[in-house]
Amino acid sequence: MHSNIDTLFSNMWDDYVTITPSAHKIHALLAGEENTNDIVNDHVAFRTFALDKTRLDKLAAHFLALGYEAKGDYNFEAKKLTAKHFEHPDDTKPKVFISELRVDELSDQAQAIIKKLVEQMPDSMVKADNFLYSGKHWEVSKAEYDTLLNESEYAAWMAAWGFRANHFTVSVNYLTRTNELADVNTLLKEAGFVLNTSGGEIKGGPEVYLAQSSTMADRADVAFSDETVAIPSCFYEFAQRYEMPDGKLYTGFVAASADKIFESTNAK
Ligand code: OOG
Ligand code: NI
Repeated sequence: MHSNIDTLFSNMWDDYVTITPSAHKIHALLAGEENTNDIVNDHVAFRTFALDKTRLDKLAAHFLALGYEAKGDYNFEAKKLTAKHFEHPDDTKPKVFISELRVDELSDQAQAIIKKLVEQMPDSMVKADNFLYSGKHWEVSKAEYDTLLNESEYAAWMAAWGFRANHFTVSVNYLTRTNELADVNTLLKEAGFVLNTSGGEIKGGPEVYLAQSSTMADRADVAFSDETVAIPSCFYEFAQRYEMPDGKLYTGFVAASADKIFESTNAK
């Protein structure tokens, strides 16, 4: 387990931008506009398989050990996903959103592939310091990837990319030039970045106290066991939070919006 939150996120960021060059460019663009390198992260998201060795709680343990607390629970029926979000008492630390695929709801064929992958991972790996930016611990063929892709884009993404930040999220509230998500989207589109339009460019809004947008994932090379192919990697998200009637900023997530954000790793 990691002993320092900032080092953990900094290592995760380095791994993430390696396969998500557009996030690096957008970060530089916003930092240039803002005239500071401090772009505050609203949250970072992780994915996993709900199998004994890899379930959500195993990832969460890394954050609980650093003082994070479990907050919201979410269910995505059609995508067969369960998720939780975690917050740190120091609210300048990014929130964490972890989802897991209910593998036992997939076809026998998909379950067999996923179990075969996870079996290759040493038991001790989930506790390693670098687990949350360690990638995959198995050999997977392009045909296995395609079989999973047919049934669950999430399963295919996990099989190819493994354990690493799926996305970082810019907190629009902490920007200084604008605090409006629509303005950020305009800036990104003018610079040529492609946004996820599933469910509209802006998901949610003041009525649910959270507005979100995201880029479509970059493509990066994955070394499958038989060939190397460029497939969707990771994306960058932008979140604007609104005050609730009690005057506090909403800190949760919105399932209907998250359902569409997941689709940012679909092939364009
Ligand atoms: C997570 C999608 C949900 C959000 O902010 O609602 C999410 C994922 O794509 O793994 O991050
Ligand atoms: Ni997110």
